Parts: sequence; C-alpha cells; structure tokens
Amino acid sequence: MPGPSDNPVLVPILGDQLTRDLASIRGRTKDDTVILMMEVWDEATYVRHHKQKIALIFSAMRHFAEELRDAGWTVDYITLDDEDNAGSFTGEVARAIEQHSPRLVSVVEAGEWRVREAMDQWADKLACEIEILRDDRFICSQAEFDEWAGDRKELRMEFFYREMRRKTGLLVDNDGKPEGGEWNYDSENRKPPKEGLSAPERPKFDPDDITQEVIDLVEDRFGDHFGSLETFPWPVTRAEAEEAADAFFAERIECFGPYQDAMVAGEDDLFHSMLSTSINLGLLDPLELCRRAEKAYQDGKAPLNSVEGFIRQIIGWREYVRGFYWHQMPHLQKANALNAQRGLPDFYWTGETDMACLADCIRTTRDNAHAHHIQRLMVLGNFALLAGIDPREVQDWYLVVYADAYEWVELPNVAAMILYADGGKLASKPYAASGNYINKMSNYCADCTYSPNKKTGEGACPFNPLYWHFMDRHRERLEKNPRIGRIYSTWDRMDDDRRQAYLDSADTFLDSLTPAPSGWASAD
Ligand code: FAD
Ligand code: DLZ
Ligand code: SF4
Repeated sequence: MPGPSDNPVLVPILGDQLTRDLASIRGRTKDDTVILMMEVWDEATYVRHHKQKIALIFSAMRHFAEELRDAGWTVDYITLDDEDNAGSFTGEVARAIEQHSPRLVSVVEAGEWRVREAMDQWADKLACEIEILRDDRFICSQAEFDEWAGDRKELRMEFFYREMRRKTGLLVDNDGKPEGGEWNYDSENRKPPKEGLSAPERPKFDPDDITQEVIDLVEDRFGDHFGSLETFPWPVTRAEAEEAADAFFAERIECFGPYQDAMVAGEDDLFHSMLSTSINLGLLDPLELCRRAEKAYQDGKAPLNSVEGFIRQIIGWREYVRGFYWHQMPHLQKANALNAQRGLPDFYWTGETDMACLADCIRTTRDNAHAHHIQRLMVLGNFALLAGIDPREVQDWYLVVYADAYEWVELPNVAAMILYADGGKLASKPYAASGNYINKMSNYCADCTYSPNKKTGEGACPFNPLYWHFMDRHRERLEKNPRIGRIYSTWDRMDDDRRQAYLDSADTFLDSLTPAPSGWASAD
C-alpha cells in the first residue's frame, strides 16, 4: 500500500458511513490519512441478517473503498475472509494502530448503541489518541433533540417535525408559515388502491463483478440465513443511488402522497422511493433529497401533499426516531409495557399462512429484503401487536429481514411505533386495526381464505377477533386514552355472547399458532 506520511491520522469508516462528506474525512489531506474499512464477523453475525442485507453492505463498502482509492486516498480494507481478520471493529482498529502508528484515530460516532459502547472504550483500550466526531449527516443533533424533548412526558413527531421544517426552511415561507397554510397534508394521503393500480418499475442494478464476488461470499458463509439472493437490485454506489433517486423524482413522486398507505398484492414498491437503503448507507444525503422534492413542487412537477409527505418522512420521522432512539436507550431494547410474551409465529420466517396479507408481506420481505411502510406497520406490525408477540422477538425479526435495518431506526419503529412497548412515549395510541382497515387499503382480502366481513368463528378474518381481544386485555391502560378510549363504548354495547364469541375466536386462533424455533434470528 502506498504509505502516507509517518504517523498519519487513521480514519475508520463504518459500513453505514459511506460518504466523502463524512466529518472524519472532510478537511483531511490524502498524504496524511489512512482510511480503514472493515468487514468484521461481529457485525455480520450479531443477528442473522437477510442475505441481501449483508451483500448490499459489503458491496457498497467495497465500491466506496474503490472510489476513495481512485480519488487518491490510502485505504486499508479488511475483507471478511482476510486470514488475520480480528472479528470486531475494536480488534481491527487495534491491528491498524500497530500497522500504521497513527498519531490520531478520528472516527464518526456509530449509529448504534452496541457499537458506540465499544467505541467509547477505545480511548482506554487502544494505544492512540481517539477523536469521536458527531455524525452531522443528521439534521438534528442529539443535544438539540434532548433539549426539545426536555421533560415532556410524551414526545410527538408532529411538533418536532415543525421545528425541523423551520430549521431547514423546507416548504416554509419568509414569515415562517408552512407552504399552503398547513404543516401536514396527510389527510390527502390515504387513498385506497383503485383497481389495477400499478407504478412504473424502479431501476434495478445488475450485480457487477464486485457485487457478484460478495454474493458468492454471502452464499458461502451465510447461505442458511433468511432471504433470497436470486435477485439483487440495490444501488451500491452513489451514482447508482442517484439514478434511483432521479427515477423516483421523474416518475413516482407525483403519486407518492395519495397512495402512500395503499397495498397491492405483487406490487412491491408502488410509488415509494425505495431509497432508504441508500440513505442509511450514506450514499444519498437526506437533506439533498428533500431539497429536490421541494424543487419538484416549486417547478409544478409534484403536488404539495406528495412533496410534504416525502419531506415529513425524512426530516420528520427519520430524524425523530433517531433522536428518540438515543433519548430512550438502552432501556428501549427491553421495554415491554404491554407485557407481551408470545413467541413469534413461525410463518414470519416461512411465509406459510392462509392470511393473504401477511403471506404477501412476508414474501416481499424474503425476496426483496424490503416491504413498504404500511406493510411493516399495519400488516406485519399490527399482527404482532394484536397477537401480543414478545417485543424482543419482533425487534430481532425486523432487524434481520430488511436491507435498510439498523437498530437506531428499526428499534423505535418496532418497540415504540408498532408494539407500544414504550407505553406511549412515541405514539399517542397503539396502531391497532381490524381486518376492515386492510380490506379498505389493499386488494389482499379478495384472494384470502378468510373473510374480512366475517367477525367471529370459522372463516372470520383473524384480525377481527384479535382486535377485540387486544382491546379487552388492555382495557385498563387504553380506556383512559382519549384517542382510543371511546372504542370501549362499542365493546360495552355488544351483548355478552357476542363479546365472548370474539374472545373465544381469538383464543382459538392464538392457540393454533406455532412459535418459530429459536435460531432464525440470533447467532446463538
Ligand atoms: P419511502 O416511503 O419512500 O419514504 C421515504 C424515506 O422516509 C425512507 O426512505 C426513509 O428514509 C424515511 N422514512 C419513512 N418512514 C420512516 C420511519 N417510520 N422511520 C424512519 N425513516 C422513515 N426504515 C428504515 O430505514 N430502517 C428500518 O429498519 C425500518 N424499520 C421499520 C420498522 C417498522 C415496524 C416500521 C413501521 C417502519 C420501519 N422503517 C424503517 C420505516 C419505513 O418503513 C422505511 O423507511 C421505508 O419503508 C423504506 O422504503 P422507502 O425508501 O421506499 O420509503
Ligand atoms: C450491518 C453491517 C454488517 C452486516 N457488516 C458490517 C461490517 O462488516 N463492517 C461494517 O463496517 N459495518 C457493517 N455493518 C454495518 C454496521 O453494523 C454499522 O455501520 C454500525 O453498526 C453502525 O452502528
Ligand atoms: Fe388479511 Fe384478513 Fe384480509 Fe385475509 S381477510 S387478507 S387475513 S385482512
């Protein structure tokens, strides 16, 4: 390796920090810097990630290393099958310190608790000065989020989001007023899918030699992990990610808003951007994407409800869950306010269920390492909530199966948003719904063994009795909630037999579930 100066700065770049605009390399000189990138067993195995997720991260890392080298940087890249691989970030940084004798290790803080804990010990463990920099790819710093959260008992995205709108100036006029007069146009974004709804296909990127090599490695080392590698469509470079973004802004953003909550069997992407993997890896800058969306609106190419909705997902939800994660860790990992204890049903891994909605969402998850938001929330998540699945099992599943899953974004969405395990700090009420919601927002029910219109007994959509079972067992907590408490007057108006039929139907269904054997998700 061509050596830079004696005692250079060692800059470790983690797998989700793949941008040349990273705080640890901005302003450094090429002849005084060694960049360290590491494929390590600890990261590849702390859960049994979907095969596409490992392939995506390794391929994007290898492409980024190549891009850096082409631009004249010195990159020490450790592959997984390097025979001296130390297995962990800490071990590899120690090895690199011995090899390069740096005067300073400069690293951007890790996105996840597990890794940040390890990083915080580097100063004591490693024989070098350590500098840990803030990850300024996020718009809101943790200090800012903590200050905003202050002593509030409940944190609500909507108010945080307005702060982020004001801070970025996105869709805000010179007087600080929201474009169009409203901060949020969600009420225009709940269109059910019309017959035959389909979206233009997004660009897919055929594996090049680097990606193919990584796919072979993953099949060889992680062949028994969940998921399919038969297709690998993900952008693995900034250029490819930009092509994917171009296609979204040209062809799909217009309908993004209206059909954001729609689900159509076999239409896996609909009008979603499919950019989360690239944003989370660092290939795309979230703020730049929001500016592009704003420009599409200003140029009359996309309606306000679509553009505002897209911007809200990024500077609202994405920033908010990240702030929430650090605000609530480490106890968020163990939160279980509803005392849910049931094991994850095996069909989350096999996809073998007669419930057509779940079967389709698990199929797309297995084939694409992706499902869109409403599938994750209102089908897969809603079922886990209503059935009372243990949050830790659900968390592991979501962390494994999605190519965009990192704990900082997965955990708040799972523990707090779908499972209400935080007792309502993030969401004002549980996102609980019966089969009626899925029937309205999708075409799944038309091909299902069950009927959404049948409430109890054989052939009834399981979401129907499960909904009331959930409401009944959590009455004490939820009855006081002004956003959901009124539902109990409907329950109370039913006669005893009807209520009992709901509870019996739900119990029969729950008893029929087979818990997944251990070992699908975790390494041990
Ligand atoms: P789009 O629908 O096009 O949305 C645009 C962007 O907004 C996304 O790319 C993403 O960056 C951001 N975004 C939207 N919703 C959220 C949200 N709730 N939280 C954070 N960012 C959001 N997203 C992840 O990136 N990683 C995860 O591990 C993850 N786990 C989730 C688990 C559950 C239970 C739920 C309900 C949501 C989860 N999400 C997660 C959020 C969301 O489902 C995905 O970001 C989205 O489906 C990615 O597809 P897309 O890029 O087409 O998104
Ligand atoms: C998810 C993941 C995987 C599977 N493998 C690696 C790896 O070998 N090397 C690496 O730098 N990053 C990997 N990642 C992403 C990391 O888990 C992620 O960058 C940190 O955990 C951020 O907290
Ligand atoms: Fe899902 Fe129920 Fe509809 Fe079947 S009937 S697809 S289980 S919501």
